[in-house]
Amino acid sequence: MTIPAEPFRIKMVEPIRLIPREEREIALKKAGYNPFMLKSEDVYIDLLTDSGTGAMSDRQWAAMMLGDEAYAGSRSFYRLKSAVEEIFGYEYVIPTHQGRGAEQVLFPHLIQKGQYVLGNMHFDTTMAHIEMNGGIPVNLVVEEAFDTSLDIPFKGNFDIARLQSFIEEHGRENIAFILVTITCNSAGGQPVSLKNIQDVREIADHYHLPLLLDAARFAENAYFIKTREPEYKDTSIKEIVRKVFSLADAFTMSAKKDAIVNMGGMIGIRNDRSLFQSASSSCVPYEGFITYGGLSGRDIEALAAGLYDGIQFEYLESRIGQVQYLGERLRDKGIPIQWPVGGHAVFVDAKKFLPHIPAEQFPAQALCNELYLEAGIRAVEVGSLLLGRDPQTGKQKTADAEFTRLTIPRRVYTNRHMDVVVEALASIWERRDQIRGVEFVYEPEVLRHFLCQLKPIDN
Ligand code: PM9
Repeated sequence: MTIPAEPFRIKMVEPIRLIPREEREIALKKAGYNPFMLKSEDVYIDLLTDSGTGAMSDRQWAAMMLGDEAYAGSRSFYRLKSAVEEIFGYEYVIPTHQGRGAEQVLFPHLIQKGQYVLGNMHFDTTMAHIEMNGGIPVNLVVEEAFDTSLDIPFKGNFDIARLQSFIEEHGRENIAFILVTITCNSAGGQPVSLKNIQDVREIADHYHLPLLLDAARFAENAYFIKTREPEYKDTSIKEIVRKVFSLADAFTMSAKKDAIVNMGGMIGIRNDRSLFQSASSSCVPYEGFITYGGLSGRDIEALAAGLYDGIQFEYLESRIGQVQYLGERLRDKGIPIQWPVGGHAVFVDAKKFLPHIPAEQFPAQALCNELYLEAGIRAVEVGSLLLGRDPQTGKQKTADAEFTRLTIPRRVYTNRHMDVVVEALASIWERRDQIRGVEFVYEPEVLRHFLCQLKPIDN
């Protein structure tokens, strides 16, 4: 694939620095071998997340100056509402401080204790919010998602047969709702096809179940629909987005991804007034009044402008082109990755990279640590460490895939940065059999991967 040049030029820069190897060793030890706990000034290339780490455009910065900071009914809120109506076709919007704020406000109104929430693959905070409301998250992504070398276009798809049989087996009344995560982060930023979402909608209709979107990366998913689903090659990103959202009843969104803001999120509800009213009454105590939801007026202005930035085809082509650039070069070096490359990150297959480290010694985390020591690059584990323990039995669960995620912030790094990442991983690949697994020194109960402390296992 020929990658087009970036459709922007750079107006402001932030210096970064590679600290010496000995300092990196001290920093990682102090961080409990958990890159979340590193100071960002000790990181050279930060691929921890694409969440809230993007560079805003001049239009977004200009929009911030127009922020209306009224407690209630601000102009900025109405600008967001009109963007949501125009882009998604939804009547109701509730801003929230980020994606998990949206989950916290909305989920209690949809889940009864003991009910299942069926997803292609739930993100970790989503899983936590389902469980905190007494629900049981179930992942029904196609099995091919975990065969990292299998080249199929939509590895984020729901397994429709398993979805149907799960509902039949457990009874419609025991299901709270169906949640389609676009793109499917935990499977490798893998897209979900429009055909698959239509099939899920049919099942939702048949069983009278609500269908929700976890829409953090809705624009990247639309780009993949356009470029990988032949029927939509001549359909604009905006039209595809509109079509996808018309198939759902509501969405939660972390706007820190495809809306390219440093902070923000929202709940969208198509036309269910009573759900909007219930969610609104929860928003007030948790996030604040319903026209600001934990955000300042200027944040909301940037978000509204970012929604338009994020659906520009030329931007998406260069953004996903950069992720593809990194993926192709790693593959050329023989490094095993989830293929084809997804939207926001390259997912290195740590099971294949470090086959001598068992799941309970967290191979993908060991690789993250090694990458930091090698070149000051911060990646993140998406595997058994993130998955955690079974809440009933306390037993460590084993993830279907052990990924070291190299997450690319939007409009932040150049392809030369990507080359540095390739060089670092290629050098680790040469001595991969010397890398050791890690074990817990401190393990928090909920979302442990953020705050845990680890240490390398002695040979
Ligand atoms: N995703 C990510 O890095 C940020 C937190 S973990 C470093 O991938 C989906 C699909 C997400 C997501 C966050 C959230 C939560 C919901 N759904 O982080 O609360 O990928 O804005 O969003 C992260 P917030």
